[in-house]
Amino acid sequence: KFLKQKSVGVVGVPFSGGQPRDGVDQGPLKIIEFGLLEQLKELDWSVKFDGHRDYTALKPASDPPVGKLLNARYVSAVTESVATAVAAHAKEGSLALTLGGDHSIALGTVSGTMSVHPNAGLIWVDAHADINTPETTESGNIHGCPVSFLLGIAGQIPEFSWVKPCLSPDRIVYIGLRDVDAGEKKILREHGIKAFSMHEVDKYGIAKVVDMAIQHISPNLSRPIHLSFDVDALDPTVAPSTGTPVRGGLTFREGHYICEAIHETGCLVAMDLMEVNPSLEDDQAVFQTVTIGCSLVRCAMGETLL
Ligand code: 5AB
Ligand code: MN
Ligand code: MN
Ligand code: MN
Repeated sequence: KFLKQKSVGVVGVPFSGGQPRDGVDQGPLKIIEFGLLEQLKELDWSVKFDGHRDYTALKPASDPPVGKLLNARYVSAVTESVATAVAAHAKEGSLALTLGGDHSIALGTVSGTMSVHPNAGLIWVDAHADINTPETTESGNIHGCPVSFLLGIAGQIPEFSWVKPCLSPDRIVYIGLRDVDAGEKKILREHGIKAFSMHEVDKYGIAKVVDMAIQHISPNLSRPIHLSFDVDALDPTVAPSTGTPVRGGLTFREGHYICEAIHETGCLVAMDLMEVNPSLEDDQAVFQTVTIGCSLVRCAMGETLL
């Protein structure tokens, strides 16, 4: 409906600067190695992938903290480049699929999507709200902050001058939250942001939750949808290899159901798969996490059980 052709532009972002743990930059390589591109071709998508990006040249020689924010210059340069890549795919009328990497990258992906589809709705599937501001963040890790930048509530940070507020509080919805900082809870409340935590998933069931979430950000399927999926939304028993696991998460089926239902809307224009870290836990755990990452993407792009 909002795409011109059944074509997907894949952006591989081997970047970990939004958080302190090494290895998450290897996520996209593992996912591609596992065969995701072939799997998407099997689903009749025409696949464009111009190779994994190399961001080493963007790394500043010196990147001292900006207030509490860590690696601010590096994160800013990489996410700006990601925004350009995502926007280019979107402009051609393709679905933009971004493989991370840590979730600070979504600052770029969502900016890229919104530059072409300015009224798109954002579904953020995560254990965390990632809405800390440079003021409220305790860790200084920017993967916990992208949403505040997108909403324009992060204040003026000269290092991020390229970022244009492109999201309104009524065009984002969360699913899967269970580890939200006190400062973040306040922001969610003050801006009236719709969020379905694991409590609501338990209460209503995943089908009802996804239905309400979609209706909120794309009433009667009137708006394009950007799905930003952090694998730590899933329970750590299902997706163990990720940097900030939190127990009590989505089951294997709940995660897939979200993707299947979003596919059924016909409104999906962009998807992020973030925070797969193949250097955490054992080989079996990595295999499990990469496998589920690929199958989530396939479900969002039309794979069905029957
Ligand atoms: B993720 C925390 N809220 O700000 C912070 O994995 C965690 O992209 C952020 O969702 C987790 O550091 C970021 C404590
Ligand atoms: Mn996240
Ligand atoms: Mn998370
Ligand atoms: Mn995480």
